[in-house]
Amino acid sequence: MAEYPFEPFRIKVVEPIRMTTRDERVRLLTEAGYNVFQLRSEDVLIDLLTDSGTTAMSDQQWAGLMTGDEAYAGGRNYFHLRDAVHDIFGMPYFMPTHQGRAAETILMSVFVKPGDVVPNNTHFDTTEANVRVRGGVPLNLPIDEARDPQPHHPFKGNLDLRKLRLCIEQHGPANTPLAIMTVTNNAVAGQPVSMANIRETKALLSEYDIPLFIDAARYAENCYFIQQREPGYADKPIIGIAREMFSYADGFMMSAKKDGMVNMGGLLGMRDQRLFERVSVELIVHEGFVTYGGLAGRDLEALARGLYEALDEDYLAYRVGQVKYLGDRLAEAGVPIFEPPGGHAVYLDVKRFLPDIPQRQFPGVALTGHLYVEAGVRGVELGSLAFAHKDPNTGEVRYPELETVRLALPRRVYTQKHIDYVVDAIVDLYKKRLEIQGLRLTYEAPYLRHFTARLEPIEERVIEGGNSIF
Ligand code: P70
Repeated sequence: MAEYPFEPFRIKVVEPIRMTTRDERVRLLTEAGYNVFQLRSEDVLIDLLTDSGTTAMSDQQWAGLMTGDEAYAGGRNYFHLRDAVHDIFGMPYFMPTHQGRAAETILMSVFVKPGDVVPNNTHFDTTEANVRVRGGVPLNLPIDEARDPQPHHPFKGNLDLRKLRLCIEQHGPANTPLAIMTVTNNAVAGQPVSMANIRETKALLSEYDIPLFIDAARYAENCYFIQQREPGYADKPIIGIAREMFSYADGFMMSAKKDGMVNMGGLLGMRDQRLFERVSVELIVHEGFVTYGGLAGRDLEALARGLYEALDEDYLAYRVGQVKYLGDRLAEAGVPIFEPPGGHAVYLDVKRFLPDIPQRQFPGVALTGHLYVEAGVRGVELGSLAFAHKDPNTGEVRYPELETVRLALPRRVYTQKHIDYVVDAIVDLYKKRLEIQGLRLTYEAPYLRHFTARLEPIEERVIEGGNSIF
């Protein structure tokens, strides 16, 4: 195998990238309140904000759009999607939703009452918010190795079973309406979860009659890691691994904008018919009829096809290989990243990149801003802005263990040269890291504040001979 991931596709349609200058980017970031969510994508050269909804669809998916049946009820594409969901996930009941968080909202609305706890290997931002909005308490129970940025464990995304049992014993099974397993574990640097961990989690939950739901946004990438790393799976096809994984779950919710290979869409699947009836009511009130769930018929077709494309082993080798290539080049150059690289993104380890900036000064946001200014590359902070929380009792702010800047790779979008450009940009920025300084908030929303926050530099500091923007 070559040292670089082979791209198993040819490019049929291209989208121009608008070039910008550093001066222009300084102005644009300042206008954006130092928050890259507020930038226009046209002002970004390489957009690694997210791998969500940014996938390049295949010719087969585009062709599928033309077969869209836009009937209100019982459209043909729904049945294609249903067949794919049965085949891959083995869930008897499912519904489309317009994206992942809609599935979460619907699920939490029937499961969570105030004071309930919802354990997860690690909640991502919207699941966490959806539990909180219902008055519930989201609990993160990752294994201790999740905190270690060195590559010491093949499945750092795992859930800690000892912590799970303690949590259930402490809060009581009656106050634990469901548990969630997020594959891959996005808040823990996109690290995978092992099949053994999923199986054992299910066994433990069964003792207490607590259902297990899989947050399946990146399940195909997780299955690939299982095939590559877990004993006994090397010869198993990815779809077989996926079927086994979901056989341990009572249901799943999925942002199809990731491993569904589409630009918009979500899924909610389950085994229990009574639950299906209850969530159908919520779906019809909030999203749409059960055979379209907030999506057009053509979107359902693109998803039915995309689900299979994400399971293709040549695609997955390229996909995970591209992320590994980016991570390995950075690590070789001495840039502190979270190792090993995850399935969809490389996470810069901000505590080691900028050890002098405390979490209350949002070092990850500062780093993200500098990366944009210096190179036009847009990453995203997943650290103290995205995940810090005020303790409701003491008012004390709790900062997350991991402070990262995520560089998420859209699927089938960027070439080898683009990735090399990103490597060079970050290596250059690392050399200039002492010029970076902290920020303070000027606006924050009560939930999911990272999307809309505005910030400003703590003090204007002119570095001699340097060109700091903050
Ligand atoms: C991402 C996006 C979404 C997501 C997820 C998992 C494991 C559910 C959802 C919600 C969110 C994001 C973060 C930073 C910048 C842009 C976007 N993750 N579960 O990129 O799904 O978005 O479809 O409602 O990762 O990781 P949906």
